Amino acid sequence: MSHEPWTATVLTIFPEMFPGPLGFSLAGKALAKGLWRLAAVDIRDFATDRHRSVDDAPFGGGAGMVMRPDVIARAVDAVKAKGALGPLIYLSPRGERLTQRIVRELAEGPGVVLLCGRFEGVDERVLEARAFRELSIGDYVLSGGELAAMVVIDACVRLLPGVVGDAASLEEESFAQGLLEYPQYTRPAVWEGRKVPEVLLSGNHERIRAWRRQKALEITRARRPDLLTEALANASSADRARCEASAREGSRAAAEDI
Ligand code: 9D3
Repeated sequence: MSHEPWTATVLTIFPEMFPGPLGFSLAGKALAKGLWRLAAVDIRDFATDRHRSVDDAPFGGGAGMVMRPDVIARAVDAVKAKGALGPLIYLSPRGERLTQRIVRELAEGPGVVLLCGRFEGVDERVLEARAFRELSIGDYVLSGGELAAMVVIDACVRLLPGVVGDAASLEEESFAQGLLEYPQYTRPAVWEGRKVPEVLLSGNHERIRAWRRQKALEITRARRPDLLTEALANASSADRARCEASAREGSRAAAEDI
């Protein structure tokens, strides 16, 4: 008896959007290998009227339409009854922000049931009654939850055992924890007159490691100082020294710019 693979069940009025981009590259290959499963379920199949309506006007007035709680509940209850695995998640711009910590938590479980909103959103009562967790993928406005669901699935799938072939990639990721990535270079060694940094051609792995760490710290300090505070709390004293050096360099460069 083989164990059930990690399964994403997506409730949507646009099931044809799936697998979409999830059918390509890393996630697509893993899907073909059976390392995870995808079920896109059409919410309209759970409507009961002649027009298969899933939405209605908001009580209290206002623009747009709201997804009906009865239709959503039937869809959720049906997939759960058929054995859909994992927590119920409603993708919504007012949700808790998705982080890599949440992604790890979801990837460690048996799967996810993702509800994609359209229109102005979903009737609040069904979110309460079925105890949905609400997740947002960031502070910008999408036209619906489907792309957000794909983001959640993609981020989870690459953490599943056997999906990323090279275990070193994931290891390096945890090594770099909390920092932005160092710059990468490949052939040609000179391109449009720009040379690859000398150290990367040196073959000195200790120097290369130190240089990459330095660059990761510099880039993080420049672009995401919010991340640096946290990263330095977990960093070695060598890292803290590298960072102080780049901070001095940064303020000197800034002063020269004036
Ligand atoms: C009028 C208020 N709008 C909220 C900003 C209504 C509204 C706009 C867009 C409600 C839903 C949507 C569609 N967005 C999503 O379904 C969505 C989303 C997003 O827009 N940004 C970040 N994460 C997500 S997860 C789902």
